[in-house]
Amino acid sequence: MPKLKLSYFDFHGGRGETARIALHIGGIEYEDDRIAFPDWKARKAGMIYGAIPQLDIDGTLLAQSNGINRYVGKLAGLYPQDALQAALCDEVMDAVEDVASKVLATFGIEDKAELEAKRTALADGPLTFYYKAVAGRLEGRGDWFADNRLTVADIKVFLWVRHVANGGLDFVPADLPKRVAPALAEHFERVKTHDKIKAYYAHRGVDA
Ligand SMILES: N[C@@H](CCC(=O)N[C@@H](CS)C(=O)NCC(=O)O)C(=O)O
Repeated sequence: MPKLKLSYFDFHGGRGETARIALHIGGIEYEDDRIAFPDWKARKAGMIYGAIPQLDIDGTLLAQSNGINRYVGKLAGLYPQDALQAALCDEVMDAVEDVASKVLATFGIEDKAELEAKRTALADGPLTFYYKAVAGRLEGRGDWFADNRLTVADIKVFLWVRHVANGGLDFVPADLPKRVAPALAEHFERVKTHDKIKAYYAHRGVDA
């Protein structure tokens, strides 16, 4: 197994968290390089695209969260081998990236009224749209997005829903996923109560 170092912000979510969970589930040792927000300015220049997550694999650097998810998913047995199932897994992860970038565009808005207006528009527009669209991809597939089993796509979607369901996005109601996409809320509970996911959060000492 290569020597791995995963650099990402020091919180239980975001673009680096899928890889952390996958590595833990796979029992793969890695250096968990958690960057505190105040230290980011000094670390940014060391990142290929000035952004994280970034994975160091025996000295070879890999950026872009979904590429990292695919790579660690392969190491951890959480990525389909079948070409079509792999593509279905990728599609869902890329859809989450599309909507995540719209959400991230509202970070850093300091004016409360402006933030409320932008977040309300997000909730009613892109978030509702993507919750429904992603939930639709479960139709006919059963419990999981690809390969009839837990993959990195399920983990990424779980974290995306978790952010709102745990009340993490101001002015976006925590019950929004449940209200607009019940199948996605069920999927969220399914992942949250999966033995390996429960074990990850128990290991971290935080609630899922
Ligand atoms: N397309 C990239 C985006 C990476 C990205 O923008 N990461 C954010 C954190 S989630 C970041 O590094 N923000 C700090 C900055 O851009 O200075 C990916 O999927 O990894």
